[in-house]
Amino acid sequence: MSNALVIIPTYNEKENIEDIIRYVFNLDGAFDILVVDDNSPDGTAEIVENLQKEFQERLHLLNRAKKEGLGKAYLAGFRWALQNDYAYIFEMDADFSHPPKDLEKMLEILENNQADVVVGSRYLQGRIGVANWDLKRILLSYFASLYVRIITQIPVKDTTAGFVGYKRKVLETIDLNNIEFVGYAFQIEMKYKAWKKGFVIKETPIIFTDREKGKSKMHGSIISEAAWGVLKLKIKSLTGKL
Ligand SMILES: Nc1nc2c(ncn2[C@@H]2O[C@H](COP(=O)(O)OP(=O)(O)OP(=O)(O)O)[C@@H](O)[C@H]2O)c(=O)[nH]1
Ligand SMILES: [Mg+2]
Repeated sequence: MSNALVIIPTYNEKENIEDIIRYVFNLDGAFDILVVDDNSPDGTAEIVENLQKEFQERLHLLNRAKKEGLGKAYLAGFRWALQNDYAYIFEMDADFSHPPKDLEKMLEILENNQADVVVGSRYLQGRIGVANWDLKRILLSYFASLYVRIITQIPVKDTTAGFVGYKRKVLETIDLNNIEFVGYAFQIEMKYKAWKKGFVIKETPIIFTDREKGKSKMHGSIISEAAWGVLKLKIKSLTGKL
């Protein structure tokens, strides 16, 4: 068993899941993996179960009964990681949008105590690290992150990033039962609460690539949750209810 865990939430990722698992296990960093599957109708969980025979002790699967969104899946994964004594806990998508190779440098940043939270960031040093995005998607994402920074004042450029590593004390300190959002807003809420608790957040540049296989689960309600959610977080913080 390693002391670093990569949590991969999945919903219908049969085209990606085996490749991403093999990629991570080929890294030198020796990461364990927890797949959190929301009962994917395409059989993603069965693929993982088969691979568990090959990667005993290192590949774990949390089967959840129904699709409840990324946030809920991650919270279940975080609780599992804490119960199983992992020191470093990562979030990563199944669709190769987050270059798994970068897990190594992110782990190093946590291990060297350069940060408590490390974010694989698309927006650093004035660049936009996205491959094959259309202009609409770039503008939406960029202005969303600008909006979050203006309202919350958080010193993080890529607040909606889903490629994140936490030291376990961060997840022990944030009240996981009190996380309210499920989509992009979940990512913002986690970073905001970590920052408010005084944890050090460091960004490291990554190149984000759009998925090539499988279907996106992005939709409008996730965007409006984030837009309103940021205001709500700020108001809660101002009134001492965070
Ligand atoms: N367990 C679980 N995983 C989910 C759920 N929704 C999305 N995921 C997973 O979360 C990750 C990110 O979802 P994506 O569909 O790639 O969303 P996205 O990255 O915003 O959209 P694209 O860039 O278009 O791919 C993927 O690994 C999905 O399989 C869910 O409700 N439950
Ligand atoms: Mg994706």
